[in-house]
Amino acid sequence: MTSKRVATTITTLAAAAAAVSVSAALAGAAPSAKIVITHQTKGCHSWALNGGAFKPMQQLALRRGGYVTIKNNDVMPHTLIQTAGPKATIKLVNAAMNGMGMHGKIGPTTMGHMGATLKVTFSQPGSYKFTTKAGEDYMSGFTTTGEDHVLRLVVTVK
Ligand SMILES: [Cu+2]
Repeated sequence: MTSKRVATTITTLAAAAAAVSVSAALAGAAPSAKIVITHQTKGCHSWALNGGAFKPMQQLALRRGGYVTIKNNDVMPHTLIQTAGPKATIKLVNAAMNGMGMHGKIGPTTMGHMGATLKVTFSQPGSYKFTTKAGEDYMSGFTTTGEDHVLRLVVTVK
């Protein structure tokens, strides 16, 4: 191997190492995440992030341009409300008979049926905060214990 080829090989290895450290730095900020809202007897409802534990308060980091999908499997509608941060883009991506059996008004960010799914996209860096406003059950007969949980979500975008 000539010294020139050695130099080229070292440069290539350094570039590869730099690429690895960049992807390692981004590993903490995923491109997307998945949240599911479900019914619970205690606290009425909760939500889980990427198949993890159900808890009313969820936090995650996303890379810029990333998105989160929120699916409502609760027995009542949920309307997603942004309370802080740069304006996120919220779109209904699965209508799933949205509004059927629902009491009250359906808004553009209402998941008004089981299976209804929103996609929330984050185009700017910042700390985005959300909550949901729950509506009335689609059907009667579900009794719950304790105060209804207030669902909260914080998305940090770098
Ligand atoms: Cu509920």
